[in-house]
Amino acid sequence: MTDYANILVEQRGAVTLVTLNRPQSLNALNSDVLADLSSAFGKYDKDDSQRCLVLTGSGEKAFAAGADIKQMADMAAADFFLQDFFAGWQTGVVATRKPWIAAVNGFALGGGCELAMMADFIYAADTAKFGQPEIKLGVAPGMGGSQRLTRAIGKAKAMEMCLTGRMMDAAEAERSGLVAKVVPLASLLEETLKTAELIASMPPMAAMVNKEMVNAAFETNLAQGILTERRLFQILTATEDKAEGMVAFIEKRPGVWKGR
Ligand code: CO8
Repeated sequence: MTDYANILVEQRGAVTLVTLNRPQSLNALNSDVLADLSSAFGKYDKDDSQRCLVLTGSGEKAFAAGADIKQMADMAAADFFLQDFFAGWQTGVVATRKPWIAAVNGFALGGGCELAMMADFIYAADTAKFGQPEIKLGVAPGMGGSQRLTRAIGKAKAMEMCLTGRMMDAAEAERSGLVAKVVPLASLLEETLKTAELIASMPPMAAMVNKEMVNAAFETNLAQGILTERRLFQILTATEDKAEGMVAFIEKRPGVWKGR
């Protein structure tokens, strides 16, 4: 367990479990939380013993109820601009090269929904609720919500959610393609950790490359994405893990991975 003021970090074998830990404010996200997360995600990315990360919220009520409204209420536009407010989420969290999963255990609103969507995929408790209610505060998503939500669930629902600020429950989120799986709240962590352990058992460089390829689908046109995939595939064929994976298959035994 590493010491942070706003998050808990625990290594469980090859899986890093990070828990947002400001339950008194429903895990609202402020600059200190971002600093803690950036440090924890950075350490995870550099630690060869860690191969998947799970991010969840403390308590049963919220994953994160948004960016911290109390921190931002008195800030002027110039403060947001000069600090390039929210830019740190890109460098501190999104830039993580290894796989990570969001286990959404309750409200994921505003910045909370945006943080969950930064994950490689989301598992949700049946009690989870997603929304981009910023419009009710006179603002709009600022951590990628308008872009990632639209790519995840399409324009019709994303526009409706941003313009009305309504919440989407877990069943609708799964139907709409926002979450990979919905499980009862009581088994959310166990189920997510199980999947994380499965990912952690894969050849780690191949996991990073698979992540990069799928993400390329959001950043590029089809021809460029397919070229990116082919080139990354070709790079993987040069790894020791590729040689081991094929031999292990033929010898009917599990692969032993070197991560290179
Ligand atoms: N920021 C700061 N504190 C919060 C936040 C938040 N986003 N959400 C909840 N809290 C606090 C509450 O103020 C309350 O604290 P206190 O006990 O000191 O009053 C505590 O958490 C518990 O919350 P509630 O009493 O409200 O709990 P309820 O069960 O009644 O309601 C809700 C739960 C529905 C989740 C409700 O808390 C809520 O609507 N929260 C805000 C959701 C929201 O609007 N999120 C989007 C935030 S905006 C954003 O993410 C990006 C843009 C921000 C720009 C702001 C510019 C000024």
